[in-house]
Amino acid sequence: MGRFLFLLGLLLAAAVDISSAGNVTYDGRSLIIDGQHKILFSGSIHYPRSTPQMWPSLIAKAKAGGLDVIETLVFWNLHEPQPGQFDFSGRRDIVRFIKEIQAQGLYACIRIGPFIEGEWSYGGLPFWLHDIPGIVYRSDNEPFKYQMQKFVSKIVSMMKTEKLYASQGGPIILSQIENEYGMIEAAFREKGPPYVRWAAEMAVGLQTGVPWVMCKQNDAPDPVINACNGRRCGETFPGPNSPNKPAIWTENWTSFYQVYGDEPDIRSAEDIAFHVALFIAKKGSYVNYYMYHGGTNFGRTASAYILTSYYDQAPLDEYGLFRQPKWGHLKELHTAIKLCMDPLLSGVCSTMALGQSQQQAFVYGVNSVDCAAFLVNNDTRKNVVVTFQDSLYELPPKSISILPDCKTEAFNTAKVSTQYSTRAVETSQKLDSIEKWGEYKEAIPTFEDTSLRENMLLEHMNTTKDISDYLWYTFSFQNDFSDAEYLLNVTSSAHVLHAFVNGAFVGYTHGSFKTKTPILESKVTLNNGTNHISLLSGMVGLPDSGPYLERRVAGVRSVMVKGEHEIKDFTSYSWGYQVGLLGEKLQVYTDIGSSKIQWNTYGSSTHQRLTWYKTVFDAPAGKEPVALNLESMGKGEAWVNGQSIGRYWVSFLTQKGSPSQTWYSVPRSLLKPTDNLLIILEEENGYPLGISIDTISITKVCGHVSESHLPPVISWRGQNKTEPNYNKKHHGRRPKVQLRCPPGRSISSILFSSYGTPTGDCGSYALGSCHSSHSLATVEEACLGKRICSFPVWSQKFGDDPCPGILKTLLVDAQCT
Ligand SMILES: *[C@@H]1O[C@H](CO)[C@@H](O)[C@H](O)[C@H]1NC(C)=O
Ligand SMILES: *[C@@H]1O[C@H](CO)[C@@H](O)[C@H](O)[C@H]1NC(C)=O
Ligand SMILES: *[C@@H]1O[C@H](CO)[C@@H](O)[C@H](O)[C@H]1NC(C)=O
Ligand SMILES: *[C@@H]1O[C@H](CO)[C@@H](O)[C@H](O)[C@H]1NC(C)=O
Ligand SMILES: *[C@@H]1O[C@H](CO)[C@@H](O)[C@H](O)[C@H]1NC(C)=O
Ligand SMILES: *[C@@H]1O[C@H](CO)[C@@H](O)[C@H](O)[C@H]1NC(C)=O
Ligand SMILES: CC(=O)N[C@H]1CO[C@H](CO)[C@@H](O)[C@@H]1O
Repeated sequence: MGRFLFLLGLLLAAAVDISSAGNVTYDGRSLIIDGQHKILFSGSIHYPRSTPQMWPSLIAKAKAGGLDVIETLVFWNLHEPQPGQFDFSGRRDIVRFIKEIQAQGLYACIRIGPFIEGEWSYGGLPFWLHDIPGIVYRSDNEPFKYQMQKFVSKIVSMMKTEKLYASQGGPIILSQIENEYGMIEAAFREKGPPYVRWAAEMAVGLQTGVPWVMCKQNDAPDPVINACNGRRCGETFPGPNSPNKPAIWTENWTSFYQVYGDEPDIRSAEDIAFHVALFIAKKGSYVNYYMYHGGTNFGRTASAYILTSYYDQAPLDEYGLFRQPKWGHLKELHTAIKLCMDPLLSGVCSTMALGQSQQQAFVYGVNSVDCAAFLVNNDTRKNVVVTFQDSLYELPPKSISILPDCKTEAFNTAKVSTQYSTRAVETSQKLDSIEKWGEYKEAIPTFEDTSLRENMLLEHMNTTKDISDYLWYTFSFQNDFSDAEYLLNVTSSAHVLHAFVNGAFVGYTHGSFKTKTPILESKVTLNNGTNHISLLSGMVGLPDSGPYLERRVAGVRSVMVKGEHEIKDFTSYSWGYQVGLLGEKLQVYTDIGSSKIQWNTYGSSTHQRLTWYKTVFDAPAGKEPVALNLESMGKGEAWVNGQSIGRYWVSFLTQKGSPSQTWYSVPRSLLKPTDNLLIILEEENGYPLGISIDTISITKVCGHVSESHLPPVISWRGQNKTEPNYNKKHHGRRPKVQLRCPPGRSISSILFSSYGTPTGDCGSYALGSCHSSHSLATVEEACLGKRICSFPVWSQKFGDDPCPGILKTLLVDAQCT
């Protein structure tokens, strides 16, 4: 135990020191910073996906979670919306973000790309690149390379001017050029490899004094390090392409991004911990969690069909609240691995089988004093007891035990002792009074209203230049049919399509992330005489991946009007276009813009698609995160005090029949105490009186911990192991339940407590056949009124053993008020 505390002391003493300047280098083991090898834990937090006001606490929570590095992508189209016009204000202030990282004593990694994918519209590329003659993105193509070099150099020189590279005493220890190019390189044939070489040379030539990585690029040219992205890099990564490059994992996916129509992807804390521990056991030296905080895709920044909420399942949720047990379990993992630092970095690694075929030990260190071990059980079903250096260790299925001194189990990836927490929503204000709402009907333009004309169907993205999601396609024609019933048939490769005939809505269709937009077939009634057809084509974000992005097309492709006796094809016809909506052009979502138009009282006009709604609301009291509950709405976009909080699409249901996202984050920093302007653009038939302003908080915490799974009686060094000195002999920790309410709240009631064999987990539980009658009283005594409480899972705590000889569990669910 002494050795253990000594290691802990070393760890505390070795807090990150970034005061002295020095180039960052590397060898086959790890990055070398200030002459020292490092095993680093990093987490992705993207500056524009939260607000500058949130950055300090997000970074502090990441640091408290045991991270050393904050990683961010750099978002070209956010910074250079028009050629040569740069914007680094507010959420775009990358320098302020990196300085905040530095102020908190952490390192930074910037993944400049500048193609970043990242579920960010157009993969981060500014759309104006599309109009550069002869351009082919991400290829050995002069126009692209010229623009790419210009932007990358600009960012690097900004960082240098601010002295932000570690070589200058700053926090940046690593940068990335390109992104997952190896996945698509083959599509560029002979133009691929020279581009990779050029990108690497160009980056290295910028002389940052810190290494560059390329991820998913197994042929990354020296000295650029090839890095792994994925969920299981300990199993899938072929390794560095040179013996003197370290194993780096740039994207450890903590869950998966979500698209409209999908249920959230839940990746368990145990699974992430297993793969991180395995990667480190196999000489990995750098792990980045993608994402550590996902945040919000504000405005129109999300790529095709991606939810406004980004990686809410990350260790810090969309609102920056701890997602437990993920955050806490990974924190314990980091602590355990850091206790192994000396042997991991200086020692020799040997592997040995632990008896059975699926169990293996990775042992680091040259002698028994300086020794750390990772015991791996790769069996997904069996709990096993293994013997390692004369001691017994119990390894749950698919788990790794970390022994920082080759004796004491400091952590097992499958034993979660961190509490679970439940996020709750409280309605603060219902926006249900009719008199507080105004509405403004978006005009449905006809051919006569348009100024942009072509005798063909234009491509959507190249026409809007991404200044709006929307493009109107209009035409007018004389009806000389004698048929009574007509069918309007429209094919489109954009994401959504609304069709209007003579100003009246006739049909709607949309695609999804995986499926094309179906053909719109609507029965229509035509006037005798002139008819006006208006088609609204919409994109829910631009694509962000794949080769030849510049060749992608979207928009209306063919239009036919069919009668019983005649089919009229309008595909090559005289078309009139309007880019964007009138309300967008008038900026009705701003204070000034909204005051310039005439808002009607709610419900004064016939209810139609494409309506702007306006109201004001007060900020909820307190500090808890705020969200709009848009359950009653359909699809559209919402603005608060002139800032777009993102697209919403509540009418797109998952297979289980619920919206993919109902709550839309409104960062506190956007709010004034009173009279906040809320503007909603509703494309469908949503009901704004159903909207409420809600607050989000952790109101329930739950702990679920089992006694050791080691058989209750087991021979150990010739002795029988029985309570109470069992724990001294068994090299493990006595499991403990810990409950912790968020600041400002305390445990007000115990909703459930069972020491015995309760069934289920923190999500849904019930009493089992064995239950101690003291379960509730014992926990109430320890916890009521307290913010934090903890107690060991041990029968003596609960009076008599309710079922001797049976492994028991303690499950406690508590309310925080
Ligand atoms: C640091 O790296 C820069 C750029 O690669 C180089 O010019 C400089 O000589 C290096 N400094 C040291 C102390 O190695
Ligand atoms: C564990 O087993 C799976 C499935 O058999 C295999 O793909 C994986 O490589 C194994 N991992 C280790 C660390 O042995
Ligand atoms: C895109 O639009 C521009 C005009 O803005 C035009 O010059 C160019 O030819 C268009 N490109 C394609 C591929 O249609
Ligand atoms: C609508 O148009 C598409 C494409 O031209 C065609 O494949 C489809 O059969 C048409 N639908 C009807 C009902 O005519
Ligand atoms: C359509 O209008 C023309 C000319 O005004 C008229 O002759 C014809 O009867 C009308 N047809 C119908 C079906 O109303
Ligand atoms: C351990 O205890 C059990 C039951 O108390 C007994 O049957 C067994 O012989 C003991 N084993 C040893 C090695 O003492
Ligand atoms: C599965 C997943 O989240 N993949 C993402 C990894 O990160 C890149 C950003 O660099 C995204 O583009 C991928 O989609």
